[in-house]
Amino acid sequence: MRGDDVSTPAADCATTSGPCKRLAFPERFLWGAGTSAYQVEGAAAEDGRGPSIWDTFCARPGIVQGGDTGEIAADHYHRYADDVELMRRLGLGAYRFSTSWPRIQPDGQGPVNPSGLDFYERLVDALLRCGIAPVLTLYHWDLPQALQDRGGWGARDTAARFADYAEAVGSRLGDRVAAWTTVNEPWCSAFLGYAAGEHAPGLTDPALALRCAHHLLLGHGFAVQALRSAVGDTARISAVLNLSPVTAVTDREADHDAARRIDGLLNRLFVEPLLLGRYPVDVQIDTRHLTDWNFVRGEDAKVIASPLDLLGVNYYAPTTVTAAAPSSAPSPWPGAEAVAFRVPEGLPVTAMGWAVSPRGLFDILRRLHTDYPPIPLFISENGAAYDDTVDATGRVRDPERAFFLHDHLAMAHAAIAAGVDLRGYFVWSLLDNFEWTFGYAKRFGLVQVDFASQLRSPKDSGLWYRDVIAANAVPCC
Ligand code: IFM
Repeated sequence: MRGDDVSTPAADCATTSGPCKRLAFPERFLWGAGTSAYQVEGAAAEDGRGPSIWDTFCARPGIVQGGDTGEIAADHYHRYADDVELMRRLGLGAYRFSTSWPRIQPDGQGPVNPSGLDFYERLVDALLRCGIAPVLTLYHWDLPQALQDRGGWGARDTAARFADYAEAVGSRLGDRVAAWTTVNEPWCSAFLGYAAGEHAPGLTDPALALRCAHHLLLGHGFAVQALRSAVGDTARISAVLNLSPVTAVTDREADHDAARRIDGLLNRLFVEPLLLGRYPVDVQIDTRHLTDWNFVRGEDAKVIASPLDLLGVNYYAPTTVTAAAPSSAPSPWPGAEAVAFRVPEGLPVTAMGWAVSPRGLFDILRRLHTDYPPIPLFISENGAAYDDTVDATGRVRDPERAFFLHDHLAMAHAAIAAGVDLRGYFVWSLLDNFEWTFGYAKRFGLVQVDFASQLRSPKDSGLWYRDVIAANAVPCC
């Protein structure tokens, strides 16, 4: 079963009914795929890398499915050259990866570990030799444990340390990196990590999580400034947010209020300070029983709103909510604990249990375009986990993933036709990898990884994506 309606007013590719046309993308549209350091690199204790909060979290019994860890992961640290060759064969125009802060600064501050930067220099140079643009994310959740021991993102000082780290990476690689991302999905870092206890560092303090959200944004702003001074005017800088349209299950006022609260925490709490220079007032009111927000100081809003060149959107699924009695489990939604989440009826789900709704991608892109000051956008993550099957010849047949990508790309195309300034699309993920608390049980890759042998095999969806890139157009499927 395919996802929801893909024939929006502007979409000229009706995949569920009606005629099917080839969807051509603008010239110079950037086609990419992504990974992150902890999810693929492995080599956790090599060449001077310090421990990260994810190393510590994974070591807690019963936290990660199967007792998995990122210790070896997809061994990208040692196999990066082969992986770059794989990217070349897929025709990728760009590779989005993250640098590991504890590999570069094992203590999170002070001296830089030269071997850490050397690795990323080798990777960047290998990409450039293959004509693949390096898109570098500075923070994809692997905070140095040493900084967590000093308060983690709850400590204002962490934001300043993040700028030092950005400066170190910018100075070394600034002449070669095509685009920078400061923080990836700060909602997850703050609320899954510090309120729900589902991600590292595994804390369950909602007030602290709000403070962390602010310090992540402040760290972003300081890092933008540090990159601009280290790299100069050529730096193209973004933040990456996980955004999702939020709708109420019914027209009841209580459900609308639930939707407003979740939209506030998930979307507006991050988009508004970045693009409008202020926090949403309703979120501050919803959370005033937890905090007086005194962690926001003098010039912070200005720092956070430091001008950006791009904004990255990670989109996976829509969010559908209803008012409900609060559960006793720690909630990642401070001030919106009395809300339950629903999968919209009639929509298929991925192996993560997430509803497939390409239309949600169109909606979130259009909202950014219509409600906020103009900024070029890119889809920094989009993709799906499925329980892939490998046939007797070793071929990975994953038609659902190709359909998923097709239908979301059709919506990206529709968004461009509706005037959205969309510059690129990155599949999550290039490789099957460590899916956080799900360990290696959930596979998002365009390329299958056999974790026992570390053998890579492009899936059918990867080959389909290769053809999309080659044609700069989405075919009918
Ligand atoms: O694997 C993650 C990634 O690290 C961040 N965005 C969502 C992906 C799928 O859960």
